[in-house]
Amino acid sequence: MHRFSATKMLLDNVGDAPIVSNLGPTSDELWHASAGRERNFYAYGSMGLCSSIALGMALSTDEKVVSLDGDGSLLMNMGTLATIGREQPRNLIVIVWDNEQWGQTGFQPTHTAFGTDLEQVGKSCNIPKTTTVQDEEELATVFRQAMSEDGPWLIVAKVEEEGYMPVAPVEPEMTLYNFRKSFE
Ligand SMILES: Cc1ncc(C[n+]2csc(CCOP(=O)(O)OP(=O)(O)O)c2C)c(N)n1
Ligand SMILES: [Mg+2]
Repeated sequence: MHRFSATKMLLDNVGDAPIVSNLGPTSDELWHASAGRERNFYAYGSMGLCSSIALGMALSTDEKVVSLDGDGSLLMNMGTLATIGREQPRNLIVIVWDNEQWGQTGFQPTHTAFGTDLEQVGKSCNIPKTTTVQDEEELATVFRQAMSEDGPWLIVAKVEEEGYMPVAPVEPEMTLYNFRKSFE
């Protein structure tokens, strides 16, 4: 599965729900697929904090909140899975783009290339809805289910790199301003 195509599929199914995206290619591709969408929160510069930010949002709203995290970033802050398991936000959907590498810094293989299974970590942190998907069709099916059923959800989506898009011209202050305004 390729992340950019899968991102566009998610956008077709997410409605107006807020999306928080991991730094690097995840945020770049989300921007290229949906520039101008006010409910995208690009977590540039905040490695490891994407799902923590999404958790905070989910606890503050009844709307579904989607986190698009990365394997390397989630590995750096795995405690966020334990906190999600503790807080049980029913409206939170965490998707991990698992390319088994710290892609942005030079494709170094992460622990998931050596057997760490983030779905199992989520399960043992008491996250009730967990799955691992290999292709876009499977992801589409489970994402539609996650949008209509209570979570919290942890969906590990295995992806292959296909080359990077230009860095998105995002101003963090504008992201915050537009994002907050969209909740008024
Ligand atoms: C605290 C911190 N450490 C290291 C970095 C450098 N860095 C930026 S992106 C990245 C890799 C992120 O890996 P992953 O979440 O798997 O995303 P991918 O690049 O594979 O899409 C690293 C190490 C950083 N930005 N912040
Ligand atoms: Mg990665």
